[in-house]
Amino acid sequence: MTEKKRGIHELYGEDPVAADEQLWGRESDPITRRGFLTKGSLVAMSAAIGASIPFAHLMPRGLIPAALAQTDTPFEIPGKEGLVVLNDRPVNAETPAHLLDDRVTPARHLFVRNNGIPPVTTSIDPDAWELEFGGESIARELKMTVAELKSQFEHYTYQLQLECGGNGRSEFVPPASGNQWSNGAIGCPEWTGVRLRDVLDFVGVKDDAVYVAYYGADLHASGDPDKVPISRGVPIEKALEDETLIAWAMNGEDIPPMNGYPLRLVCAGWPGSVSGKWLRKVVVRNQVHDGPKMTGTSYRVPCKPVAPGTTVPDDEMCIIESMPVKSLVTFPKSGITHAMGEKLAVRGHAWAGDLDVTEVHVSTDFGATWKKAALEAPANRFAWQHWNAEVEFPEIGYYEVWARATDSAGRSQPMVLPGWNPKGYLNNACHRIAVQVA
Ligand SMILES: Nc1nc2c(c(=O)[nH]1)N[C@H]1C(S)=C(S)[C@@H](COP(=O)(O)O)O[C@H]1N2
Ligand SMILES: [Mo]
Repeated sequence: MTEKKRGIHELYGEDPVAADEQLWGRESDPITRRGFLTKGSLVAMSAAIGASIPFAHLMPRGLIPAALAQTDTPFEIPGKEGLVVLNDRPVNAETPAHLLDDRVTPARHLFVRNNGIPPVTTSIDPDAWELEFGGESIARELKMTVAELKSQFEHYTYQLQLECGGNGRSEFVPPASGNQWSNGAIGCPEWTGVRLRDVLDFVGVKDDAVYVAYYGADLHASGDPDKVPISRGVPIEKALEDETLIAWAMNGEDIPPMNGYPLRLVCAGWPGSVSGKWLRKVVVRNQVHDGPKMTGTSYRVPCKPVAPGTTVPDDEMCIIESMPVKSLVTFPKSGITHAMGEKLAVRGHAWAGDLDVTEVHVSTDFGATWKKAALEAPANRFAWQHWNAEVEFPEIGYYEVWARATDSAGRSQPMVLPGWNPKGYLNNACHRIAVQVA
C-alpha cells in the first residue's frame, strides 16, 4: 500500500471548493450553527476525525482540522490490522487471503465495506441505542432499546459468513466500477444477538408482509442528512430464518465501530449488503423493498447470462439472493518458496451461500488433475467449512495451488470468470496461490 496522508482534500477530493462544501455545507444550506455549519457536514467531519467536536460552532468556516492536515501516518482503520485499503472516502478495506486463516475471523481481520459515512459511536451508551420498527406491514410501530432487546428475547450465537456481493470484482473484463475487491471481502466471525424472528413475532407482522429491510445510522457520502446511503432487505422467509440475527456482539465483544457498533443485522449467505450496520430501523414491507441500492444495477445481475459489456434493461435484472459456492486458500501465503521433495500442507475455507459445501478439490497443474481435500462440517448453518490437503511437486519450478469447492446442489466453482454483469458481482472463480519449488 502506498502511504496516504489524511489530508482533508484527500478525504473530500482535490477541489478545495468541493471539499469546503462537503465539510461546511453549501451557501444555500439551511443556516443552523452560527450561520455556517450544517448537521450533515459536522457529522462528516467528526467521522473523519474519529471524535465529536465540542467547539465545532467556534471553528472558522473552511478551517482544516489540524488532526487531518498535519499527520504523516498512513491511513489506518482503528482496530484493523493488515487490511488493504481500497478507498478512504468512504472507507473500504479488504483482508489478504493469508490473514483469513483463522477458523473464526478475528475482529482485526474482518473487512470493511462502507457505502457512506459511518456514525461516530465512540461515546454512546450502547444499551440506550434505539431500534425502531415500522413499514406498512408492521402490526405495531414501536421502538426498543438494545437493553430491552437483550432482556426480553433469547440470545443466540452463530458463526456466520459475511461476504460482499462485489467480492472478486477486480477481475471482470470489461471492468466494473466500484471498489476493486480481489478476494478479501469475506469473513466468518461469531455473532451474538436475538433472532429477528423472535422480535418480529413480538412486534407483530401483518398477513401481507413480503419483505423486511433496514435503515442504518450512517450518513450519505454527500453529507446530505436527508439522503440514505443504503437500505436493503430480504424476502420475509429469509428474514425469519433461525440464523438471521439482530446482533450486538462479535466474537464475544462489542461489534467493531466500522462493522456496525453497537447493533447490526446479520443475514448470512446472501450479499453482505443485506446485513445492515449501525441498525436504527427495521421495516416490514408489503412489497419488494425499494430503498437505495435495491434497484437498477445495485446488487442485481442479469436474470439470464449476457455477453460482457451488454447494457441490460432494468426489467431484465434480478436481485441477488444466495451467494454462490466459493473457497479460499488461506495457508500458505501466496508467493512462498517450498523445499523440493517435501509435501506441502495447504488449507482454507469454503462456503456456499444458503447451501452446504460437499467437496473441495485442489490442483497443482492448472486444473488438469484434481485431488480431493479433507472437508469439515460447518460449525452451524451459514458458517464456512474448513478444508485441508497435502500436495506434492514433481520437480523444481513455478506452481499454483488452486482450490475448487462444490455445493450440495452439485455446482462447482468455475476456473475462469463466471457470468459478466454490469457491476461485477458474484465472481466465484477458483482462488489460486503461487508456490516456487526450489
Ligand atoms: N448501514 C449500513 N449497512 C451496511 C453497509 C453500509 O454501507 N451501511 N454496507 C453493506 C455492505 S455492501 C456489506 S458487504 C456489509 C459489510 O459489512 P462489514 O463492513 O462489517 O464487513 O455491510 C452492509 N451493511
Ligand atoms: Mo457489499
